[in-house]
Parts: sequence; C-alpha cells; structure tokens
Amino acid sequence: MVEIVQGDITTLDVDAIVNAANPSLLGGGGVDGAIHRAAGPRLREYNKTLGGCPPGEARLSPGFDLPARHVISTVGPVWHAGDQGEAQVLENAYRNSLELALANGIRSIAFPAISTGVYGYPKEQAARIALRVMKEYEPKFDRIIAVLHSPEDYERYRRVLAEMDGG
Ligand code: AR6
Repeated sequence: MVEIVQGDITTLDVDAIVNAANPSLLGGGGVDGAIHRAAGPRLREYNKTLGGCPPGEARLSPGFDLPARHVISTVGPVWHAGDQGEAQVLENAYRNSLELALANGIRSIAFPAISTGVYGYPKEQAARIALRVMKEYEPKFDRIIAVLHSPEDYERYRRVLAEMDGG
C-alpha cells in the first residue's frame, strides 16, 4: 500500500527521501530548503559534483545529517499552461526517482508533492500522476510514502487515492 502521511519529510527514517529540487541541485526554498537545512552543508558540497539535473531526471546523494540514508533529487516541471509536456515531465520525475532507488537497493522511499509549490502545478492533477506511478511501483518496495506538508494536501491525497482504489 502507498502510505500517505502529513508532516515534514526531513524527519523520516527511510532509505531515501526525494527532494523537489531545481536543476542546479544546490538548494532553494520549499521542501528543497528544508532538506538542505536538515542534511547540512555537505549535501550542497556533494551536489556540486553532480553537475545539475534536467527536469524529469533524478540524482542520488547521501543523506548526511538526515535520518534518511539517501536523498534522491529530482526536478519537476514548471507549470505553464499544461501544453508543454508538464504531465510527462512530472511522471518522469516520479518514475526516474523510483528507478534510481531500485538500482541502488533502496527499499523505503518518501516523496513530497513535486512541483505543486513554487512550480505551480495544479495540485489535483499532480496528485493523480504521483499516486498512479507510486502505486505501479509499490510491489517493488517495502514502503512508498507520500508526505504532505499541509492538512489540505494530505486530505486531497487521501481522497484521490480512495477514488483511484474505487472507494
Ligand atoms: N516536507 C514535506 N513537504 C514539504 C516540506 C517539508 N518539509 N516543505 C514544503 N513541502 P516546493 P516545487 C511541500 O515549492 O513546486 C524550490 O525553491 C509544499 O507544501 O518545495 O517542486 C526548488 O529549489 C509543496 O506541497 O517544490 C525549486 O526551485 C511541495 O512540498 C522549486 O522550489 C512542493 O513545493 C521547486 O518547486
């Protein structure tokens, strides 16, 4: 089962937390800022060696000061009008994060709601894509967790997942 929890992704003791990063991988606001603060400055130093990340791709770093063992940084699409391939890029961000996790023996992974903050992706549409891909990969992991920061986002994910499960 895909788990849905409300809270701060930086507190989770899992093999990997996913960061909604920007293509520099060197930090920013939102969940990216929270993860860099909690991981400590070594994450930024490490990420300088990665040479960035295009939208839809994913990169692996150690978790440093986080309880999580790894950070998987991915870059979601900036929402324009939905006619510039945003949905495919968002799906790729989830899919490539999960594939990178599998390739590195990661068994438990937590995702924020990629692109739904600063990047402006409509939340309901993003939730459908996120949960569809997570459900597809769920048999390959011990835990896949969607972490929502606000109660409203948490309730939205619960409802969308229930609808997808036919409830
Ligand atoms: N734990 C879980 N979710 C969180 C946390 C947290 N600690 N903090 C915020 N969120 P955003 P984006 C939620 O803006 O839209 C950065 O500057 C937040 O409520 O962090 O992909 C990057 O460097 C929202 O639902 O990411 C990029 O430039 C979700 O995380 C840009 O923002 C994503 O919001 C990426 O924008």
